[in-house]
This record gives sequence, structure tokens and C-alpha cells, in this order.
Amino acid sequence: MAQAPTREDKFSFGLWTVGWQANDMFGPASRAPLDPVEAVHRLSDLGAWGITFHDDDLIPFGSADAERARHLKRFQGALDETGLVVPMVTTNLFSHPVFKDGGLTSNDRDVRRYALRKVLRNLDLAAELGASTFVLWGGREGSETDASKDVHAALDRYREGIDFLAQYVIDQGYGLRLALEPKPNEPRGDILLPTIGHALAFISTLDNHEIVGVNPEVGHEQMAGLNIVHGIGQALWQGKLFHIDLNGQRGPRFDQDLVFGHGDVLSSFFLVDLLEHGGYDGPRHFDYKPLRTENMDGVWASAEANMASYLLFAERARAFRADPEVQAALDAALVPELATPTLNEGETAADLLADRSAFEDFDPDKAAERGYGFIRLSQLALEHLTGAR
Ligand code: GLT
Ligand code: MN
Ligand code: MN
Repeated sequence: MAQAPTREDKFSFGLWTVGWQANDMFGPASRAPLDPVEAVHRLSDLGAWGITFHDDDLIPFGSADAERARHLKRFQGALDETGLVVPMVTTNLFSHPVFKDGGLTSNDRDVRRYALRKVLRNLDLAAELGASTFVLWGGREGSETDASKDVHAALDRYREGIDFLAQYVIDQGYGLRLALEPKPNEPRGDILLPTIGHALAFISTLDNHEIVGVNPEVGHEQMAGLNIVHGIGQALWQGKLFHIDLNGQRGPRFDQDLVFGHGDVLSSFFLVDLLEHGGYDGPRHFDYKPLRTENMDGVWASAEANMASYLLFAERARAFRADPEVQAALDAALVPELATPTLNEGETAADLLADRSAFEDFDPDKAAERGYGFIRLSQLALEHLTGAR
């Protein structure tokens, strides 16, 4: 059994996760609506630290001002009672049919202006609630047919929109950073900024790139057949991992949003190892969908399962790293040697050319004889993961 989660673990959940009523393409909801106030209390009781939401999760789309204030007051009351925090807020630019061709990159300029207004209003709310991250998932930014979207212009508009929003955050003095969430497809046939790599490249073109990073989702990279551990590794390396959506996925297929650890187990283990030992101290945010087969008991069991999975992997990762046999295997595999720069300090091309040991006297055939021992290392990880060690 995993230890019980505490606030120090920084576990957070989207209101839309436990609140998902399980309506899918083939059938209507299988669960009743969940009151956000109850979600706050239940998550707090389970040991979570934070709750996140889209504007429309909390305040039904089109609510009048008084109605909006009433929803916010009730929610704030629940936060005050429990001590749960709101580390992240995001805007729904995908549900209402007005966004059927996107928000920030809709071909319709009026829709783009409306989308910016919707986000601005929500940025004010995020700042008011003390959030530090503002996520932008562009689920509808994309196309089904290449005839319909001028990608060059769409990226211009995307950049214009994100830079404008970031500038607003700076001008208002809000302590917020923006985090773009990549996804390859679904609901659009193809979504712009489909992977972590695309998003990082896009961010580097922004005027306000300092306050824009990524919010990668485990399953989204796996839908694209990519290695989430490498993706997160690069986001960390570039100082751009502002937030993360943890969940499970079994390979390239529809977005499953399984409980964390219920997809690719080995990858989940190495991901937790990276987050715990790679310098990430942000929220451990779960973005999953409780299975449609579950009633509310199952919903809360699934919330618990996400946190328990994470803690189990973290404990196993600690044991893996502390094991002297693992340390010896890492050394034998030269894993630590990769941290040594390839060139000596100040070494020039002339110096390298003059170093006969690097080329003339180097025997590639001999060097190729070495085995790296990666299988042994991998098996040691598996043994720790399965509790055999
Ligand atoms: C939606 C999507 C998620 C995003 C959410 C934030 S909304 O549920 O599937 O991956 O993180 O907009
Ligand atoms: Mn997500
Ligand atoms: Mn998803």
C-alpha cells in the first residue's frame, strides 16, 4: 500500500476530471453533475492540495454577473474551509460551437476577438484566486482539411494572441505564467502545436517568451507515439516545464485519460523518477477521466488511485536510486559520464585536431567492442518497480 498523500505532495486535480459526467461520442452522461463545492471538500479529505478549473466548469457559459458572483462566492467559501489552493486556471475555448474552428486561430476574426476577451476575463479571475499558472489548451485550434487552414497565418494569429495575453499579464503585474498544452489531435483532426517540441519551438518566437512555457500531458505525447520522459526531459532542460498533466494512455489511439499509472507503467515509473529527481517542484496535476463504468464511489476511488500510483512510483524510484547494485550498474553503463563535457575547458578546434588520442590513435573497432549493460540496468528498474527488490 502507498503512504497517504499530504499537501506537501502538491497533488492537484481539474474540476473537469472528477466532475466528468462520462458523456461520450456514443452515449449520454452516466453520472449526475458534481457540485464544485463537494469536489473541493472530497479532494481535500483525500489529501489533495489544489484544484484547477476552466471558467465554464465553475460558472456555466453565459451566466449573468450576479450568477457568476454567486458561483465564485460558494467556491471561495469551500476553499477557505478546506485550505485547498487554486494553483492553475484555464479557459474553455473549445466547447461552445462558436469555437468550432478554434478560438485564437479561428478563421473568423470576430471569434478571435471574442476568445481574447474570454481569456482576459479569466486571467483576472486566476490572479484574484492566487493562481501561478494559466494553461492554454488549444483543442479546437486546428483543422480537418488542409484546404481550410493557412498554417502560416494561423501561427501568426496564435503568436499574436499569446503575446497579447502575456503582455496583459505583465502590464497588470499578475504573478502568472502561461503554459501551452500540446495535443496531436482530438477534437480536431489535427491540432496546431501538436507536441512538446512544436510548442517549445513556437514559444521561442514570442516577444514575451520568458513567461510562456508548457503544460505537457502524458497521454497526449503517447497518442503521437512519442516518449513522454524525453519530452519532459527537454522541457525541463529548457526551463519550460511550468505545469504537468499526469494520466495514463495505451499507445496511439483516442485520448484515454486513464488514471496515472494505468497506461504505460514503465514510462510512468521513469517519469516520476525524473520529476522527483530532475528539479521539478511544480504541481503534480492529474488530468484524467474516471471510467464511464464508475459511479461516484468509483470516481473518488480513481482520484485516490492517481495519487497512490504517483506515491508508489516515487517510493520505488527512491529505492532504485538508493540500491548499490543499481549505482554500480549505472557506473558500468557510463550514465554519469554523459555529464562530462565532450571538450576540455577552453579547448579549440585546433586543440582537438592536435589530440591524436581522439582520432589517429583511437581504435573505433576496439571501442565498439564494449557492451553498455543497459539491459541489466533496465531489468534492475523492472525489479524495483515490481517490488522484487
Ligand atoms: C480538456 C483536455 C485537457 C486539457 C484541459 C485544459 S481541457 O479536458 O482534454 O487535456 O488539459 O483545457
Ligand atoms: Mn490536459
Ligand atoms: Mn487527454
